[in-house]
Amino acid sequence: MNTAERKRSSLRAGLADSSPVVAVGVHDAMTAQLVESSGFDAIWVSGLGVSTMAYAVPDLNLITMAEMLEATRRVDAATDLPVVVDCDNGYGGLTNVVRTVREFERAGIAAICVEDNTFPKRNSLFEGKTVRELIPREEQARRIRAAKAAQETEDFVFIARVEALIAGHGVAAACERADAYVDAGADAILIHSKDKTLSEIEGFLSEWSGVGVVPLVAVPTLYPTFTVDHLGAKGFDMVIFANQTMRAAVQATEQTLEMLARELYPAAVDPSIASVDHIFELVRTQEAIAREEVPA
Ligand code: SPV
Ligand code: MG
Repeated sequence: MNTAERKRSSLRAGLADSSPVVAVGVHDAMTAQLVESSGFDAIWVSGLGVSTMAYAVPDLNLITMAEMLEATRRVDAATDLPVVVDCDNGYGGLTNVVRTVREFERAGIAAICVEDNTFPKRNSLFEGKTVRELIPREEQARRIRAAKAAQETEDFVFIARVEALIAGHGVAAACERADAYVDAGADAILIHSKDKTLSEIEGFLSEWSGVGVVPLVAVPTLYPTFTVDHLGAKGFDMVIFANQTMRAAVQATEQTLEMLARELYPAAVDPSIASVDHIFELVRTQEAIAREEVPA
């Protein structure tokens, strides 16, 4: 098995077994390496994360497919974990979604996730209009069917993300969309919600006939007190901690800069930041130099 096949089959096995795959969101390669060292199962390349951290732009479909692919290639090269990429709404219409599958599949990535938000999208966590339009269900199903038909390998995973709860369309509409996307060939469904009580999700879990049949993915950013075990017991096969590493990096950097600006000498921040030796270790500097050196 080559690396891509191994990552894809490990993701598929994780989605099929009894405990949820735990994925952590990243915005760069080193964060992916740190996620792997911390014992998690998979990487989520976050659209919000890459928009914010790599480009300092809002998560409004501003970053292109090529920019996301480039960020993903770096992440994928830095980890043995399967990488699941947040491909927003597939960056346009049906042919954009088809091309997105082609490009990420040929790049050896394990999985992509495509949502039914219209272009230009809005980040799902951003407060705004409570009811908003989505790509019509049948149109999104058509796009998924075309994308799956374009796939060249059996094992590449296509996750269809349902935004019906976020967009205020209700549980029945969410179930209809999930059915249509599975019928079109989606390998898994991500049901997104920002209902803190979990009651919207509970409604979906009790109404949708695909629970226990089709792998189901949760992003519990706004119902953050529910544990992986709890969500697993509810029927989820994958849980994504989508934006915690980005928020950690921003807060740590802001605090460090604040202290540096106040104290104006580097030792002031040394106790609260990684040592340079640790940085060298993380990228295996010693091993690289040892390999280069000609034995005496
Ligand atoms: C992301 O990480 O970009 C996501 C998850 O899509 S969320 O921001 O919760 O919509
Ligand atoms: Mg996103």
